[in-house]
Amino acid sequence: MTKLKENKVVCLSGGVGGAKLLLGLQRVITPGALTAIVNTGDDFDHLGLRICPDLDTALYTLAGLANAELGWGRHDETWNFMKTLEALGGETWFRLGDRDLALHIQRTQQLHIGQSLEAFTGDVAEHLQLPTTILPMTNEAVRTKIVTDAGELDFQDYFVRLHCKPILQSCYFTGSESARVTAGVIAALQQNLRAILIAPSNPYLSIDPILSIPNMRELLRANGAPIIAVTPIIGGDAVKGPTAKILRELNKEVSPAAIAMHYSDLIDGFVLDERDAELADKIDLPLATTNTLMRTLEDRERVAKVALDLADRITSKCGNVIG
Ligand code: FO1
Repeated sequence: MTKLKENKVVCLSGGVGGAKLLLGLQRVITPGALTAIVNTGDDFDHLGLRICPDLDTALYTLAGLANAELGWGRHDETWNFMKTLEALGGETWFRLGDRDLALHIQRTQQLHIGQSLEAFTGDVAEHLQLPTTILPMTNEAVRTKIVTDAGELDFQDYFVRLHCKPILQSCYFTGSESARVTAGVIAALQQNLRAILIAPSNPYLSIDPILSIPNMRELLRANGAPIIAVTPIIGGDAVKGPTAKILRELNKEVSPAAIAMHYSDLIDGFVLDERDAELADKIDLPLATTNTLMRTLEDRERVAKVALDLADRITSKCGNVIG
């Protein structure tokens, strides 16, 4: 089938690593052509507030407001709320900056009066004048639970309060069986897309919750655009976060090949880090290889371009592309 080469891209993302690729994509494709489908399994109600870390990390990163060294929260931050809360004996293990706090309070209010998470997130993206559309994977409450040797934990308890120390035995996503993909996700995945990307987020903790929503996999496959995953593992270790530790605790090899295998029923191509080039023959997929470590803006743009180029090569092999 001859398809006009569209420039629209959808990227599945969670966490800090995913937001890096989103920023690279936002900078290299036509403004407005990028839609991010973001994990909400890390969301939780804390201090009476709805916290949506992966949505906020994507919003702040794409708005240029993110705290560069932490990757989450804002760079222009003060901590009077936390200091005062601590003096009052409140819970301060989850750090909420004064400006960040306003977003959590406004979201909690808007959800309380019935606005959907998708609509609220869209309002914030508009307020921040983002060219990119940021979509929660679902409006319903899907929550990542971590089964560990210390018992079952909510995600942020495991990830932040306990610093990922407990041994992970399995994880699951409450509410996913009855959750629905949002209308925005359906519309985004019914567009004529150049590529669908899976960001270098933790496959088990950040991408699997997105894929657990009924109909999500079907929508991704039905679109017809090449689905490309970017490796979160470089040289036998994770760039950041607990991915390598989790792979080991799940008795999986800490290698990009294990990640490609994990996504094997879904993806058409894989971006491998150049340090792992010798593993290419272990991955039975069209590959691109580059330095996938994203420290600078140029790094983010390079990885985005390499992933899109791989998608274009796959498209040109299996469909006539004009232009
Ligand atoms: N991560 C931490 O390690 N410590 C924190 O105190 C923390 C606070 C925080 C506040 C708002 C927010 O949007 C994210 C925050 N994160 C914090 C990061 C968050 O836990 C992770 O980015 C995701 O949940 C995992 O991808």
